[in-house]
Amino acid sequence: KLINSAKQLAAQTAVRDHYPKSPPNYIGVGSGSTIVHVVDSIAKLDSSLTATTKFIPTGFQSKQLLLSHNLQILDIDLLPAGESISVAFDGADEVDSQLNCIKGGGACLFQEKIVAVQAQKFVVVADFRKVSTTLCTPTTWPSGIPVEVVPSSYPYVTAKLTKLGATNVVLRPGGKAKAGPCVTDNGNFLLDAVFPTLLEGEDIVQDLAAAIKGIVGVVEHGLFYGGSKGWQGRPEIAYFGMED
Ligand code: DER
Repeated sequence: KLINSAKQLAAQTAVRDHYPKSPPNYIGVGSGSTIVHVVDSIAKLDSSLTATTKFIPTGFQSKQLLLSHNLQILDIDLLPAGESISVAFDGADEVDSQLNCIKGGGACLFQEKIVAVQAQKFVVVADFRKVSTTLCTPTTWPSGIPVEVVPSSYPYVTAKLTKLGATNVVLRPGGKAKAGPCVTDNGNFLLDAVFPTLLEGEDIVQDLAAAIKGIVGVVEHGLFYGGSKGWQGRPEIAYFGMED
């Protein structure tokens, strides 16, 4: 209950502070449970601010959420080339002191990142349980870094992630949803790669991200970061629902 109210307050504040005051816009909408509160807040805005806006989902859950509020949908592949998204809102699984994030707990990391990197402003909303000093803190997010891979490559990528220092790499199961592994909206598998807690430092996350992305078979990973070599989806700002 406490967590939920923390998420709701953080979501309301994020929308109040960053939803554009002049329409029309393209707005990115992420996945997970916290984003539900963001969309609830957006749906409560004056319709003059939302009626002409196109909302870009990051997966089926995100799309259903928007449709349930009668908000206009635009799939990311229909965003005119060269156009940008005014603001993208999303959740996160872990956020460090520089706002680098681990995302992908909801298995939509590719869609989330392809939207985030086309946004003029990326806003993360998360509850206080997601806050760490540095990423891969086991007490915050023990599941590791989600890595989306071409299915046929998962044994090879598993070995390479282990060589990179991963202490445990799991092919994400479908769980109750389906027999066999989780399959993303893009038809890929997910490896959850647990790494030791990262050290502090401007390029630590960037360097690990580049190493993971460089493995043949990796489509994308859940590190949303910035660094001296450029920006790859790190949010400009994050709203944390804090404990009362
Ligand atoms: O997969 C993701 O990155 C999502 O944003 C998600 O993990 C956030 O989850 P939550 O809002 O349900 O905590």
